[in-house]
Amino acid sequence: MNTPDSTPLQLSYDFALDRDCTTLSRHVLAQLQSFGSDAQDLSALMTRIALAGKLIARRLTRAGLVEGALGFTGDINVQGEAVKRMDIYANEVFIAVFKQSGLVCRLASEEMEKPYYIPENCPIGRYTLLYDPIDGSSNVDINLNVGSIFSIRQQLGDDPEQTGADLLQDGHQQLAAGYILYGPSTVLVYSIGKGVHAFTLDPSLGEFILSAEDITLPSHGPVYSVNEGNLWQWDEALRDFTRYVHRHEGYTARYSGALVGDFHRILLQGGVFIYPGTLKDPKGKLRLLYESAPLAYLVEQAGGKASVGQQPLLDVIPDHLHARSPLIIGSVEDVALVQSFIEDRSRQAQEERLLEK
Ligand code: AHM
Ligand code: MG
Repeated sequence: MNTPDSTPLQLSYDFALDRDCTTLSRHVLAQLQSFGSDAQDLSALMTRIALAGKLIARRLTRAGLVEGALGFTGDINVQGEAVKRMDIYANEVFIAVFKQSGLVCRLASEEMEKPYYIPENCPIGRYTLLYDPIDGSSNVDINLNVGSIFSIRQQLGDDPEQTGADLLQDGHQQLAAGYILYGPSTVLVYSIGKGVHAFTLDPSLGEFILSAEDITLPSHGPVYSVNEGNLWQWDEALRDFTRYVHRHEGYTARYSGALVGDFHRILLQGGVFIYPGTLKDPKGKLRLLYESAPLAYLVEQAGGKASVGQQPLLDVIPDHLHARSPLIIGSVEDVALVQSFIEDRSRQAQEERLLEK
């Protein structure tokens, strides 16, 4: 068959797809080079997380048209923060999706004081999913980017009090971590300890398709991302850093109010994100187990660095499920620059203490 201009019509396979369509489940199995039960579990877990992401993305894209999707519920969560309707919806999406997984025995999230048990899964499913269902929820009502953050850990011990005491371990114990960014497109970024990979949701297929493999952070980037409105509440070291970037060429500030969005920019383009301790919250705002630690796991997999100041973030052991920690995360050189100001101030303070004696 010929087209009107007589060019033969090519109905070849090449025209059916823009790229080699690697789906998430196939990618997990390929990375583990195995069809063993652990690989099957991780693949099934990632597929379930992707399903939660699709459901949340679907509601977000129509939130302005749907009754009861936007605004606050009127409740205050365990963190003392006003709860948004989308926070509750997304929290319940993860529960519903994992109830049917057979794999996850327990879920712990920003929106629930205690871990949520799925007893019917516990005899077979020894995994715990930790998650922030909607990160950056102040952006929901104004149609800006938000995210979901997740981390998977093996359940250790029996947790008889059902408080999640066995979860109070460092971030190296994570088996997998990642996030879903709900922006102009929905992007899922994950790692199972074999590099960092991004998948973009093709809404017409309803599938996350591999869009970037083995993401590596530049060792330095121009962006510093921090809420400078809190400057008066910071330690002097962070103010030193801010003065430095104000006075040197080559730096630019970006801050969206959603950690996932700000982190995604830095993952792709380099730079540093900081949420330091403040006078009001000496450990900062971000929660270790389901916000900072999963991103720290990703950043290290991508060749970057995450710190709480003078200690690697992944070494920190939380003292309770909703523990917070300062976060300095991003390119190796930029995190080191922030740390150099912290170390200088700490040395000065030590010298002053010695002189006082
Ligand atoms: P949330 O999970 O309750 O939305 O809180 C976390 C968010 C982060 O996404 C963001 O980086 C930070 O809070 C913004 O806080 P602030 O408004 O204090 O700068
Ligand atoms: Mg959050």
